[in-house]
Parts: sequence; C-alpha cells; structure tokens
Amino acid sequence: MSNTYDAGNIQVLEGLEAVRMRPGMYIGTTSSRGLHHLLWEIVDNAIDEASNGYADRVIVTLHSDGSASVFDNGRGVPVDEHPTLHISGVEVIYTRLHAGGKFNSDNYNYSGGLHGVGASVVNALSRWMTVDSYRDWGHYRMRFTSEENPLTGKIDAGKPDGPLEKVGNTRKRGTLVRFLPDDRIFEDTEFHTSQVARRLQELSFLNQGLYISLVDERAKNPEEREQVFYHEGGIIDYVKYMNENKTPLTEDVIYLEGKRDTTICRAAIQYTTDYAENMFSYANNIPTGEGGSHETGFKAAFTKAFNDYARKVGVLKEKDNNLAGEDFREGLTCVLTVLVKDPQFEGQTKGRLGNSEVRPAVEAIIGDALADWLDNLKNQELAASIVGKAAKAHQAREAARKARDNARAANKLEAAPLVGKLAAARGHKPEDNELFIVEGDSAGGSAKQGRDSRFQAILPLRGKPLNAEKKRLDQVLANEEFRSLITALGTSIDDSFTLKSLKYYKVIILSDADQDGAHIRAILLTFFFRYMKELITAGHVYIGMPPLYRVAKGSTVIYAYDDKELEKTVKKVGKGYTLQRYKGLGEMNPSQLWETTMDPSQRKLMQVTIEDAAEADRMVTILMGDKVEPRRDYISLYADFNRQDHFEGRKEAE
Ligand code: 2B7
Repeated sequence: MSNTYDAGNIQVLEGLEAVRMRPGMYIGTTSSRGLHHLLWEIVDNAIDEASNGYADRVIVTLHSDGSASVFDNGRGVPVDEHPTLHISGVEVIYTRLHAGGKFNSDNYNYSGGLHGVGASVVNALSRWMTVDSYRDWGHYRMRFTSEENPLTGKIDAGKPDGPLEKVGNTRKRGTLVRFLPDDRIFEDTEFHTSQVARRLQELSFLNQGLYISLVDERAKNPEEREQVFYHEGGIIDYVKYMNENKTPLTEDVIYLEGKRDTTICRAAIQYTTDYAENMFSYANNIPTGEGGSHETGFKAAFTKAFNDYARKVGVLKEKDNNLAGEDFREGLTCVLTVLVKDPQFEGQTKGRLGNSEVRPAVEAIIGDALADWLDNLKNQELAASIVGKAAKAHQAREAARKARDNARAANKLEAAPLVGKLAAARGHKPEDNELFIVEGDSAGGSAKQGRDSRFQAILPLRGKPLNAEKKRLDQVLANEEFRSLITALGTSIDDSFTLKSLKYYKVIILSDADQDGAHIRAILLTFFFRYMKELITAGHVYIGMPPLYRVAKGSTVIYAYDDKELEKTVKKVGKGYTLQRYKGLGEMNPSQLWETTMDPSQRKLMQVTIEDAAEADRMVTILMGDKVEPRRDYISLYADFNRQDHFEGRKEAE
C-alpha cells in the first residue's frame, strides 16, 4: 500500500475485499470456530425466514466436497432489480456489505448475528458460493467465486460468475445456499458434525415447531447420515431435556410468555430435587452464558412474585423478611429466551446481554405472567411446594454462611490444606502463571518434576473430589480437595468469588484419557460451573490433552492425540514402527509429560467454554445422579465424548 496521501492513491476498501483483509473483524476468528460461524450466518437467515412465519423447514447438508448448504422453504431471496443499484436482489444481498434490512424493512429483524451482512461475509470468505432462489414459480440461480485476478494478482472476493440466471420453472419455494469455505483463510476447513448437530438441536428447541434436519453426506455409516430436530413443545421440551436425568418435583413445566414494546420473552421452568440453579438464557437465539439484563429482569420478577405469594398464603408473616431470590431458585432449571430489537452483546466472551431497556420489559412480562400462574387454582400445590422448598433453602443458606464465616475466621480456607500438596510456581505474575490440576499422586509427581517451575504450579488431586452439584456450599467447603483448589486459586467462591485475586490465568485440568479421567474432569468443570462461573466465562479454564499413542521408528518419535492422528502418523512413517498406547498420565516419565502435555510450544490445550461446562453438568448428573439407567447408556457412549465430540476441531486454543 502507498504511504502518500494523494487522494488518488487512497485505497478505499470497498466491498468484500475488506472482509478478506480482516476476517477477524467480521467473524471473530479464522479458527474452526470461525469456520462454523460461516454456517451459522447462513442458518440464521433461514431461521429468520421461519420465525417471520414464511418457512417451517430448514435442511443443513455437509457435503463430501467440503462445502455446506442450507435450504429453507420460505419465500426465496428476492430476484427483481434493485431500484437504485440496478442489480438483482440476490446480487445485492450476497455482494454488498450492508444489504441487510433493505428487503425486510417492515419486518422486525431479530437476528443475533451480523444483521444480514452475514450472507456477503460468507461469500467473501468462500472459494465459491451458489444461491438458488425458488420464487414465483421460477428457479433462479447465481454463482460467486473468489479467485486470483490475473491482472492485479490479488483475489477478487465473491465475484459473480455472471448475472442472475433463470434456470427454469418450479413449484418449489425457498432458498438454497451452498458454499465452500476458503482454505486460504481458514486453518481448518472441516465441519464437525457433532458441533453442528448440537447447535441445530438448540435452535430447534428455541424455535418451536421448526423442522431442522442435518444431512452428513460424509458419514460412512448410513444410520448417521441424517438427524432430524423437531420440538413441538419448544423450550418446554428443552427444560425437560435438561432435566432428563434429574428428578423433577413435578412433571409440570411452568411456561410464561409475553411482549412489551419490541421485546418478546419466553420462559420455561421446572423444579428438581437438586440444590443447584440451572439457568439457560438466550437473546435472539444466541446463548448468553454471562447473563445480562434479561436475566436480571427475570430474577427480579420471579423473586417478587413468589415473595408476594408467600405472604398471601401466610408462609411469610408480616414481621418476616423476604426470602432471597436464590432461595426460590434452588433446584430450578429454567430456559429464558428473549427476542430483542438491536441486541448488544457484552463481556469477555460477548455472552452478556447489555440492552438496559430489556430489564424492565422482561420484569413486566414475567411479573404479569407469573401472577396469573400463581392465581390459577390448579397451580396451588406446586406453588406451595416451591415456597416450602425456598423456606428450607433459606435456613440451609444461613447455616452455610455461618459455616463459611467460621471456616474463614479459623483461617481454614486460606491456609491449612495446601501444605505439602501444591507445588507453587516461582514467578508471581498471575498473567504468566499456570496451575495444572493433576489426577493422582503418581502423575502429580511426574508433573512436578517435568514442569517449568518458573511459571507452572501443580496441584495433585487424590482420588475423586465430590460432586459439587449434589451438595450445598457448606459440604463443598468441608471437602479437602476442593478447599485446596480454592486456596490455590486465591479467588474464594460463590458470592465472594473475585476474579481479580486469581493467581493463575491458565487453570489446566489434566486427567487420564479414560472413564475415570473424564469423570474427574466433569466433576471439576461442574464445580467451576457452579461456584466460579466467571473463571470459565473469562476464559481461564483449559483441558490439557495428553497423547494417546507414541509411534517410534528409529530415532523418530511422534505422539498422536487421537485415532485419526494415529492413522495419519502410521501412514507417514511406513512399516516397522513400534506403537505404545498410553493408558494414563502415570505411564509417562517427567520429560515425556513435559514434551507432550505441558510444554507451551508443543502441547495442545482446549479452552473450556460455558457450553462445555453445561454439557459437563448434564454428564455429571448422568454419572452421579439419582437415575441408574442413563448412566449405563452414558458409559457406553463415553469413548466418543472423550475424544471426538469434545476435542476435534478445537485444538487451536494455544
Ligand atoms: C437480510 C437478508 C439476508 N431475504 C429476503 C427474503 C427472503 C429470504 C431472504 C432467505 C439461508 C439459506 C437457505 C423478503 C434477507 C434476504 O429478503 S434470505 N429468505 N433465506 C435464507 O437466506 N436462507 C424476502 C421479503 C419478501 N420476499 C423475500
């Protein structure tokens, strides 16, 4: 680029080239996450068409050539000429960065993504893209490519191969978009079926009555080719699904909905015998793991309505204080979803809804709906048991608070349990320091010897820590393994958690690649999820990946971290190698453990997201919960969970 300010030389970044120059600005990252983001942008448009009432079916296909396509049976992208640009609607939408809104100015656009610029961003970051619009009995088609311009040597981003073409007549209605993510932009161009399925399932819960199917043309096993997601009950089904392996207080799900100005709010609530509170909130179909104004409004209304009710039925007397919100939420699983006009996502991971006008809107909607619900005769029994549970929770919380204060007064929490366990780091800068939580004393020993003690600390765990979900705070604090961990991190927990005093910016869970290891990992994640949520949302929690195999031939040693890698490695080295399968961390000597798992320049870490933690929560419930049957299912599914679903495509955390 020229350095002179000659007007003629100023390069105006027009159109899609800007996107290729700074893809991160549009999709956040060019890692596997960014790749999937492309697909979500297109899926978003299909979902918008459905939630506006024009489509009831979405099909996502992962093709064998590496491309992905999305179909919806809506109105079809407009094909007529744009009044001022004099090109077809299709061309405007897929080649102009600010094409959103033009075609649907009279609809509310509740999309959470890039507001319609998404489609052109996807085009800019694809090798090619095709758009088929089935509309007014016509089938129209347009193709775009991103290829090197022989004159300039630069890549022309998302250029039409030709004008919009009428291919023929049709009785079909809808839009089909297919694209091949550009391998010159993305580090990894493989779509991961489990990741796509998880999100489509979530979208099907959030969009009641919408059929979403996922076709994986790459699947070897014909049974795995197609999955259909459909939920007649919407978020009511979602809550039941989240509680599948818990014991609900009643089969009933409390369903509340309403609208204020431009904010639409829906909530589904079911109580379980657990103590923990499970809130899953969304704004415009985007998960808000960090909460925000909708959650605040919901909680305020919920607490008020139930306190009013408790007074009305005489559980609270005039002289009594109100019960706290968290008392009413003990054992509650709730899915809360809002549609908001212009959502502002804030926070470390953009997982918090910032719009201040949403709080009073949600508070009013939930307040009204809940008052109606509490008025209804047939809900009295459940309402009474919720209030009764809250009163008990209140007593227990008081007892726990006293226990914590006592523990603190005796300085138990801050010092004692660490002696002889934690191998601290020599450096004292939290931003450089790492804490490895290691399963078992023998692996802990290896890690202590293998580490770089300037910035790495080791905390070995003896045996399994208890399952935090099933316990109240006082019992968690009575557990020595958890106390050591809390002390080591320096943050305290629950209400008194402070991220500022965190002593290690990377907290790395290191456990064996077997069932026990997965179990311990899930328990730790559940503990963080319950008592130190911010540690996860701020991105401090990681899972270390020890290799599964060691392939040696002559003086070459290659480590493989999953079966796929092993396959590749074996092909590469050819015949005559020796293969070692690691059954646990304990089988590695200190220097091997350093090389493969701890050395920042070689290791692979997976950063834990709040979705992983929620998943871990479900999993812990399955493993330790009240129900025996699902546990067996889970254990047979386990191997998959451990490697494929969770690690694949996300090794880029480092
Ligand atoms: C904001 C832009 C992207 N658009 C329309 C109309 C229908 C429509 C779309 C779509 C993804 C893959 C299959 C409006 C909206 C552009 O303007 S995008 N359907 N489906 C989609 O992209 N699916 C539309 C008003 C009247 N007629 C059609």
